[in-house]
Amino acid sequence: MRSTNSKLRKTNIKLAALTFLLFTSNLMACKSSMEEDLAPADDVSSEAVVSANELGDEQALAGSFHLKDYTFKTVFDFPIGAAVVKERLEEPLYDKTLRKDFSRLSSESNFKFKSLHPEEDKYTFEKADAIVEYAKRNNMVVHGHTLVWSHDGTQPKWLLNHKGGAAEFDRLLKSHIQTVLKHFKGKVSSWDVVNEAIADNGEFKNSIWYRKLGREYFFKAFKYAHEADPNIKLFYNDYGQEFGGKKMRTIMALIEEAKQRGIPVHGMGFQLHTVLRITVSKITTNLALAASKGLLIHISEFDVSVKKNKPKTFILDDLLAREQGEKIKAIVKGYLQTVPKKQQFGITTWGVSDNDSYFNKAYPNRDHDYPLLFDKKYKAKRAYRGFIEAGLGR
Ligand code: 9MR
Repeated sequence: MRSTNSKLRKTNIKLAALTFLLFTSNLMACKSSMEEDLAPADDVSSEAVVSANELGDEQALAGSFHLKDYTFKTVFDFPIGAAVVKERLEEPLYDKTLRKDFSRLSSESNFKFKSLHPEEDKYTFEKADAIVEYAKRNNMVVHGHTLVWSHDGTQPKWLLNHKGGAAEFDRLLKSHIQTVLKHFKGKVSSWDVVNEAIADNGEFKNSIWYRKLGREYFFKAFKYAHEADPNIKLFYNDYGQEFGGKKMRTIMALIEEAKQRGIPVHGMGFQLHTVLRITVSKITTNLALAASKGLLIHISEFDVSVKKNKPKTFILDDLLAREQGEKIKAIVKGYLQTVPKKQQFGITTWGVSDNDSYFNKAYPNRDHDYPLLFDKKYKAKRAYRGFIEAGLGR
């Protein structure tokens, strides 16, 4: 009898424990669906909750946080930017994502020579103006990209076919820069004056500007830009100099020479179209080198490609998404720790979502990549979370 009673008691205790478990797990399910319901309807970028057990050990110790409580605007002291394409600004998710997180706009193409100056006697400012208007309406600043690009493939035909020697091209360079800067005076506060002038071997790239004006075009461009608008910040922008070597040495020497000649170069853009296997300490060494000369430092075209060795149809899985998030976090942390606050000009991603990354646009049949912070439906990826975590110092 005793043993039957004790068996019954044990069964009752087990049942009570089971009921309690079921009850609490129901409550939890209810809570998490409530939290999802409570997320603002227009909050296109928040993942509901980042819980400790979703994170690695280190972050778990730091506790949980709600990603939706933060945006780039609230986390960072400097602007986080995105390169946009005028036509997409009216797409609802693109627009919402931009407005929620971004406070600087660059443009993938709309401020380039070919777009603004398609014929010798014709300037077309409409698309770039629309970006400036959009930025103004939404309290964003605009970074102009780019006045001079040392790449013939991106020039209008008329420029490449133009007759004349150094004096004529000097005139063209000056009039393009000064017409554009006059047009955007008071509206665009910083510019990439020269883009991608130097090759990996430290030599000037062969371009129409170099063939006509030699290395002087570099100095002339900054001089003409400063004359046109002494209030804007002038940048040299390039890729690959984050690895140092001859390319970085030449760029630093050119900027030093400009300084000696009284020609201002205020900052350096490190594009950082980068990949997962990148060594962050290499990047920070070269960010530090540029910063040691007092330059403003812009990570100007940031994205982290994950497609290497993948078939063109591959889908970003959770593991790779995490890896990308960690890499982005490490790079943003590196920037914050290496560049003195006053020289932190900002970080700009090259596009908004994986849906509009130039990787997928430029090579639609060859590559399939997921290099940005938002997925193709504009939902924040782990990449976004890594970025925010870096800003929060987690
Ligand atoms: O992303 C840009 C793409 O849409 C344009 O077709 C291309 C040519 O104008 O330029 C791309 O942007 C480049 C930027 O201007 C300079 N750094 C490399 C970028 C990617 O190629």
